[in-house]
Amino acid sequence: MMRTRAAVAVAAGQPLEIMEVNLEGPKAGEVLVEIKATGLCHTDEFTRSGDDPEGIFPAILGHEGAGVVIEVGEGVTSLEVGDHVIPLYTPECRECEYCLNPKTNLCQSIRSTQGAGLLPDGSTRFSMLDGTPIHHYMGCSTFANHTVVPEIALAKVRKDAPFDKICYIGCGVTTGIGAVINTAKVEIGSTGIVFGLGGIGLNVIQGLRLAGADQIVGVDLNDDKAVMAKHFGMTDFVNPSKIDGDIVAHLVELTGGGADYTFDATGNVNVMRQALESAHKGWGESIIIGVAGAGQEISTRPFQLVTGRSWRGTAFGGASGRTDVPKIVDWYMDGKIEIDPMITHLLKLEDINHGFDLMHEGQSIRAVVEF
Ligand code: NAD
Ligand code: AHE
Ligand code: ZN
Repeated sequence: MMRTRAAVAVAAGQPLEIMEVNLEGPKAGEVLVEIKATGLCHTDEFTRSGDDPEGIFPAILGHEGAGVVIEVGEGVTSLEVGDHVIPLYTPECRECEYCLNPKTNLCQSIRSTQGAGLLPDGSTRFSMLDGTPIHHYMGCSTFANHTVVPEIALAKVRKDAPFDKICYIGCGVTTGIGAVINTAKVEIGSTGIVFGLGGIGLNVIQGLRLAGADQIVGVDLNDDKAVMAKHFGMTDFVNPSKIDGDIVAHLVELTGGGADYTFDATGNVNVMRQALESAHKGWGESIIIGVAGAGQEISTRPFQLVTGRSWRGTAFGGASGRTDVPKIVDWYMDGKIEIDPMITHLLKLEDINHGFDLMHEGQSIRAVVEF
């Protein structure tokens, strides 16, 4: 048993509390990781706020981290002390029915315990100093200086990559770029519309440029987001609050009949409908990335699908993390993709709640906590 420092979500809707917590060492198949940096994704805020139907408290949130292996549990063979790793909320066991099916990245081998805030043996390694158990989150709990993660949920990455940048590959970068490359499989010359130009949407934009899209339309209520989006490849910006009339009609006209591919990166179910309906008749595909709160549902006229649009979704950009994440780290180190400008704020753990304020105010793309 050791002690570490963590930001604990004590109850839904409350600010995170910084405290010392107990952490038990890794059991069989588990790994103790010293987290060096972690990004703040909107999904962490979604769970902190109480909107997540799977939210459990108290818990240590955070799922966009990078760090170093400190200790390995019994039977761990693919990692050793000193390895640099990125925790994976979508693990890759390479054995389950899902891992063996190339149509999905959704490894299900530990999904039920992960969703219950526990490690695969059904217990938690974290507790408060008075012994109260603290739940894990998405199998990662990166808002702690040390965490215990199953071996199958760690991608081993090269040692020369900077933690404060590659932590973002643990969610936002991979999700956005992967939605384009793995899920939509966008072809050269395509048109795309991206709704929401935050930490995920900007990476969809970057992915569309990488895939060779000709027209890349960005949609956001915040004009300030357009500057960064242009840098990453956006060709046209639309602020729906400044459009006279129907946003869908406007986008359909702008893209010459609708886009080949549209992406929701807002989590707003009304926007998801706009995204579907601005996809091209006959062949347009709309990909839901955003995560919507408990009780929220999507709707459209079935005619939208009858007339050839497809409505799909993606988790972690369709990436199989142990295989794909090290490659994406290489892409970053080789200059094939860019991350640095999107890390707009570096914070200390003590200031993590300020990071969520910046997110709400639309001032940050990614705030990263460095330990
Ligand atoms: P963010 O807060 O950085 O960005 C959201 C953006 O959407 C902001 O720029 C905001 O101005 C814009 N926006 C909000 N409402 C809008 C509206 N009605 N119309 C147009 N733009 C609007 O959040 P993020 O970290 O980029 O996450 C985006 C969404 O993706 C969240 O719902 C998050 O939970 C989800 N997410 C899903 C996955 C996945 O694997 N499917 C992975 C990561 C994040
Ligand atoms: N707990 C939520 C679902 C949240 C969700 O869809 N999470 C995405 C990753 S978001 C990362 O920022 C995901 O991986 N989904 C697949 C899965 O198995 O959770 C709810 O609505 O219950
Ligand atoms: Zn995320």
